[in-house]
Amino acid sequence: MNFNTIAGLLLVATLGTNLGCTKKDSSEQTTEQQTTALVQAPAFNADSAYAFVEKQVAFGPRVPNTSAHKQTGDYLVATLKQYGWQVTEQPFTATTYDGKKLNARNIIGSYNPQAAKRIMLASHWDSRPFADEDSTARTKPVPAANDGASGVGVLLEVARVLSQSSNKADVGVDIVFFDAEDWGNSQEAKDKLGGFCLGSQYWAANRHVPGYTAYFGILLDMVGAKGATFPKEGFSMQYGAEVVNQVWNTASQLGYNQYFIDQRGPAITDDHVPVNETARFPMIDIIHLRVNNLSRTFFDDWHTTEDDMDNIDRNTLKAVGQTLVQVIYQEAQPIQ
Ligand code: AHN
Ligand code: ZN
Repeated sequence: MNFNTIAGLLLVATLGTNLGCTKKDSSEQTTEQQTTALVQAPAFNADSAYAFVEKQVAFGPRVPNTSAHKQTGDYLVATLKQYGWQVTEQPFTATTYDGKKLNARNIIGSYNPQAAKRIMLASHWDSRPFADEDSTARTKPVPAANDGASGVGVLLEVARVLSQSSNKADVGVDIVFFDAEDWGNSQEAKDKLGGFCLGSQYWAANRHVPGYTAYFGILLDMVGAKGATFPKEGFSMQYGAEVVNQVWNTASQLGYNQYFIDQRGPAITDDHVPVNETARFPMIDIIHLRVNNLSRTFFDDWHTTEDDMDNIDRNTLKAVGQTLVQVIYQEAQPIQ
């Protein structure tokens, strides 16, 4: 269903609730499910997002301390700059649970850097160094098409759309690509986050702009698989239930409620946890979790060598990306 169809249906629904009411003025709220009128927002191009995912995967696994990792980081910086975003690179040394030192880098792109009202979007860009869920290749790295590249691909396309659309969003947006998310081991690591989320922990304690805060944040994790389901993740509901409901309602209005499931999911240790707990502004996680067959939490090929381009479906990228673009434009102040 396209935007005009939805806007038309909403208008009809709104008028419908007011027919036969003698004293109601049209701006009065009803007790029915609240739907905010959708503002005009540009189209998110799923083919372009797919190409951004493909490009990252073609570099090889983006494991810290490898040349594929370095080359991909440089590509992300160059692509954000190409679209006119202000880029800050945040290099740091991460120490893994097993004592390795990683040359890591968070990459931050800013749109409308002077705007006071800001929305932060994030995804991790590193690949897991070991496919430990793979019965036959437990020490090989993960191609990380879905678990890594999908979220980054969606955000690069958001960056392109915001800069190239003639309809400008008057709001600040920061895209943060966190490094060193996926070197964890929940069994062996002793720390609270199981050795995961090293880049987001570093960023939350050392923000790229001192005292940086956002109106809210949205993290993407595993947002590219066919038939993905995004229930309302536990920490997102704990710290940002209003943001979750706003995003899920927007997705539903756009016709994406097979993806954005109106159901609570488990709490997942992910990059939004340090943001909520250390940087202390609400950040939610759009993450593919199973809603039936709960013997496994994540998608079939999670942390295996099969997490490759065969997993990536343009329709899922579109549902997530178009929802983000709409949420951003809903927050923008109209330009006179
Ligand atoms: C845990 O498995 C505890 N968290 C998963 C975080 C993650 C790994 N996201 C992507 N890869
Ligand atoms: Zn992972």
